[in-house]
Amino acid sequence: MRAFELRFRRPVPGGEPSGEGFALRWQGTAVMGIVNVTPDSFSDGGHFATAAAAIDAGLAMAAAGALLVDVGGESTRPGATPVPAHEELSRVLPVIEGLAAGEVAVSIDTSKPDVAREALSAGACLVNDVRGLRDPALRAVCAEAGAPAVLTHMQGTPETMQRAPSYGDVVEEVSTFLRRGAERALKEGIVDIIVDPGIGFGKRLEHNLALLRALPRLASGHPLLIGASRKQLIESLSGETAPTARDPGSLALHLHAAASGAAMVRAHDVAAHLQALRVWEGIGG
Ligand code: HH2
Repeated sequence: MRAFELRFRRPVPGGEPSGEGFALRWQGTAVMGIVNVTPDSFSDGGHFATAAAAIDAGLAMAAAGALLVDVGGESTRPGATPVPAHEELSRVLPVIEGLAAGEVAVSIDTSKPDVAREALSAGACLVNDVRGLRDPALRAVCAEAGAPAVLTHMQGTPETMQRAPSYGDVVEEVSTFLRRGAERALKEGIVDIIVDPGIGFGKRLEHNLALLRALPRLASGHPLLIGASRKQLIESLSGETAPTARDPGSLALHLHAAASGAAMVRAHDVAAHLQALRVWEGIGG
């Protein structure tokens, strides 16, 4: 089983001192649990009536073995309308505070520098930006806070990304974007980077499949995260139209990611993922 490490310049729940900072270390593919505190996320929007319910769900994910719990306050589903920073903050801050108080390692799923800064002050330890750390102000927030970041590829914006995705060579374009973005982020002082090809973010089925087939190449540099949980490509491949009924397809895609060397998968059903991963690893995967 492959060993992975993610560095931080500040203490992180589950981490250990390492060099001048701290590190989370794990073997095999880890799971990042998803807690969306939004009214409109494509599979779990409006799922949590209160912050307390979202905190309980995140605590349960951590207890089940999630390495990180990803808290999001703005949907990035195709066609989603952006929400103002103050609204996003009012959704995520109580949940982050509650999870941090429970010693859970929290990532904040945002592209807004102000949201990232406040979330890191409230106890989040990692920034998950689906817009690829394109904003210099967001990179500066991560660097100043000593927090690592997930750098994800997206063509376009959530509002427009699925209208007409187009690539020459999708694998080449995405891997170049991730490599250059990671180099720039590290040069600007971000302590560590996870890369993510952004399944479903400005990609047709053929683009998602090409990227999934190329995961061993994408996993050969920085630690790789794959987020395919309940996404549209599962409907394209299986016919399942209800997002909440797509966990079996999510597991199939994420086991493929694990077999291809992914360091982490982002999942709604954490317990099912951990069981599947541990069983697959048990037979030598
Ligand atoms: N996908 C979503 C959100 N954040 N972050 C990373 N790094 N990779 C992903 O693939 C990814 C992500 C979209 O899924 P979800 O959070 O379930 O839905 P929504 O954006 O509608 O809240």
